[in-house]
Amino acid sequence: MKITEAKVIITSPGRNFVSLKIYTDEGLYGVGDATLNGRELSVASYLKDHIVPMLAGRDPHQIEDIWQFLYRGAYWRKGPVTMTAISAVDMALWDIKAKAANMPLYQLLGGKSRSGVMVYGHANGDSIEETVDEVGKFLNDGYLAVRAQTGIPGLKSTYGVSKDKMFYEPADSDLPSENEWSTTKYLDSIPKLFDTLRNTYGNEPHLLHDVHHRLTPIEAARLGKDLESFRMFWLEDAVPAENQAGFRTIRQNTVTPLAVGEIFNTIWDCKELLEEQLIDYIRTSVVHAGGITHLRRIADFASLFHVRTGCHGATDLSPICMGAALHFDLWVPNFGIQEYMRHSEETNAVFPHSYSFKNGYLYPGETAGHGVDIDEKIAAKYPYKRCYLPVNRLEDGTMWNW
Ligand code: EZ4
Ligand code: CO
Repeated sequence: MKITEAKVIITSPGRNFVSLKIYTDEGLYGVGDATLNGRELSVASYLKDHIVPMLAGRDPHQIEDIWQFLYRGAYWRKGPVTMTAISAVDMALWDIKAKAANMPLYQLLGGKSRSGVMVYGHANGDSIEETVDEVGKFLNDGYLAVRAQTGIPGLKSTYGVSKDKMFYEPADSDLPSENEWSTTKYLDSIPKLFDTLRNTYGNEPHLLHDVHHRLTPIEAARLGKDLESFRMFWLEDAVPAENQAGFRTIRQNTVTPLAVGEIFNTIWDCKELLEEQLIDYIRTSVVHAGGITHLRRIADFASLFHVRTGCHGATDLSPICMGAALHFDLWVPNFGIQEYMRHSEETNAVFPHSYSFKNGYLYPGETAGHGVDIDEKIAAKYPYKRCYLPVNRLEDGTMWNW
């Protein structure tokens, strides 16, 4: 089999998605997600201008060789743009290989290790009371795990809290909007939220929280300690992780489980965190960490250190990524949990898929390939719209991490 051509498709059914479609001389094609929230066109250009011209004529079955060719061959390694582009190619090639084998992708990875993929939903509210109610709605819908984010009294906006409870979408403006942050106010509120949640729903539901890179290691250690009795499933992105050694401070001071890595691109970003057993869950995703080929490598390395997977699955990761992730999750031996934010009706129409939700679990379905396609006619109805993630400032105006 030979690759004949590849095409980049940009669509915006409520938010921007970049996809790659790879065609072969045997009539089979594969699709990959290439969406990098707020920086979409740079990946589209990387693919169109620099990768697509090199694909024609290659054997799509040589997934590993093509991955190595694109990674080593760029000379300029790593980085979110490069790795998202490589991920898209990798996802599309696995899709083709599984279609050629006439098998769902998880079979090629090694088959099922479990019956379904436990997911967590996103509950949020302006106040603790509202957030507690929203968590209850997810539990009523069958979710076994829920992430809870709440508005902080005295701050005009907070990460993870939206007006539209169904489709929380952080990229909200054609120029970055500004959020406001106070560590003191935040550290005061969050333990109260989880205290109320445990008092209301008991210890059975898994509860998660995303700090979204806003604390320093010693502050994160304080929060981890304050949350200990509420038995969190995880505390996510407690600090920005460029400084991997910073996690030692958190780790030495709390038994609250730690998750990190949704913005990581390669195994090198998590090497120290894994080797030193500084985290419990690795959040690297199929779309931003080198596709199935590289994510599998990260997960295998993580398994040596008791670290389980918890793939990023926000709405800016397209249904193509979600489909591929579910096959990975169904197979990966050291699976932890999968994030699931739910896409809009418009997005689901652009990306018809075979995965489905039931009683807290997602199932990838039995369609050959990863089970997600792109309807180009519907996609064409939604042109690209420039859209940025917000930025964050302290109350005195100092730039902070968003
Ligand atoms: O802010 O995907 O855990 N989920 C998250 C997401 C991220 C967005 C950024 O594009 O942190 O909401
Ligand atoms: Co996150």
